[in-house]
Amino acid sequence: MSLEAKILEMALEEGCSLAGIAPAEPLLAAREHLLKRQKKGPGLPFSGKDILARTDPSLLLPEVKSILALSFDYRTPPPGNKPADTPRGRWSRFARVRDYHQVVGHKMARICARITALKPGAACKAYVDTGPLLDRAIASRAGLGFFGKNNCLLNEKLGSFTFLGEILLDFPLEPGSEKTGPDGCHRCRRCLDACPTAALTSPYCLDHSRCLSYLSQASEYIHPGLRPYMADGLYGCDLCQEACPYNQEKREEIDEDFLPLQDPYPPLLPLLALSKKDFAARYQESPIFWRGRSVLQRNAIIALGNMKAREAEPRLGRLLLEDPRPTIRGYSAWALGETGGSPGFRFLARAVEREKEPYVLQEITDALYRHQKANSL
Ligand code: B12
Ligand code: SF4
Repeated sequence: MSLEAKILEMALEEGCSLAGIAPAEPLLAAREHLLKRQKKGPGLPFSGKDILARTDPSLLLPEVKSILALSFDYRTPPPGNKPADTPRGRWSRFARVRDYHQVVGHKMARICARITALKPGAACKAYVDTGPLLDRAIASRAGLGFFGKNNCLLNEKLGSFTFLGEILLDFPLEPGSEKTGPDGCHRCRRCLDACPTAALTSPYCLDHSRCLSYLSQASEYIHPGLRPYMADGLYGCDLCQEACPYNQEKREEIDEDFLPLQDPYPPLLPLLALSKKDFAARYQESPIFWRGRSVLQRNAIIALGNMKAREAEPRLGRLLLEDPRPTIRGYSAWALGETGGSPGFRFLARAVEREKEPYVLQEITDALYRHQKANSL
């Protein structure tokens, strides 16, 4: 058995669904794509701004000769219908399972250990969204899939509900054949049509400032015009992937490390009462942990506003009057403007007298205006 075949077999034994070998040269097509995207749109979120570092593996490991690219399937059984007993939110698929940085990180550490047992002294550097490199571009180079118009790395058989990682190696291996370009999508544009905010502005281009996944993860201000599109979403968004014909097949084998940790539709009211300690205890293994309690609570408040959940008014009112975080007070005011009940109106009327923060005051005045408008109709 060749060294390549041995390493790929070991990777599959350690739990990845696909493994391939990419050459270590700079990712020139991806560099061009990033430059174009940077010129067109509002820049790139959550990632290094240094496009050279993002596309040159030798800046991470100067002696790199080849890259082992890995894909991990995290598709879970469908969550069933949402119960109507109490207002509930919704996790995206990746948010329901254990944080992929941890799970894939452990699997890759085992693969590295086996590679160094096979080739003593070899340098192995593993990344899963933990360095500047473009994980999707490396996976495509290794032949693990093609770029979908929704930006995701798609495999004809496995679809795109996959996490990607790569291991840089200091010895040469024969690379697989690259799958780039739009071939797999043909004339389909279901993902573009499925995005309610039209964040996929054109094929292969995403305006993150309108992407519901981005909005649910970022801590920055969310424009009131975008909040209704977040619906009941608590973290992440799968709309452009759920629409994709390559993601329709039901999978029999499920990686136990990616069995769902969370109730797919968690009740929202208890989330508003989570202390820092409760949050850490409950979510430290979830990918939402790194974004923190305030982001989760903000999303829960927006979801309650979108559901017009009047039973939430006492809790939202308390947050508006008592929470030390201006963002939480501001979104609570907005949500009380949406729920529209008279207890909510009374909380807003009390808050406008005592609030000092200009941003929160603005949210309160807007919410009171919406109440008055609704009552005058
Ligand atoms: C920043 C980031 C985000 C941002 C921006 C995403 C984006 N599309 O730009 C936000 C927060 C929105 C996000 C959302 C999600 N993310 Co994210 N994210 C990242 C991160 C950290 C960097 C991505 C980045 O730099 N994007 C900039 C664009 C230009 O590059 P790209 O996303 O890699 O993909 C493009 C290029 O590779 C390009 N390309 C390269 N060469 C060439 C050549 C040609 C000719 C063309 C046309 C294109 C092209 O094609 C792709 C599409 O344009 C990566 C991890 C990493 N270090 O790579 C994870 C990563 C991309 N995210 C991931 C996941 C799972 C998600 C979500 C599904 C989570 C969710 N359920 O909400 C969504 C999917 C949204 C979407 N449709 O992309 C996975 C993707 C797995 C996969 N199979 O594709 C990654 C790889 C993490 C991982 N290691 O598994 N993410
Ligand atoms: S929905 Fe259609 S256009 Fe979008 S990624 Fe899937 S196949 Fe490509």
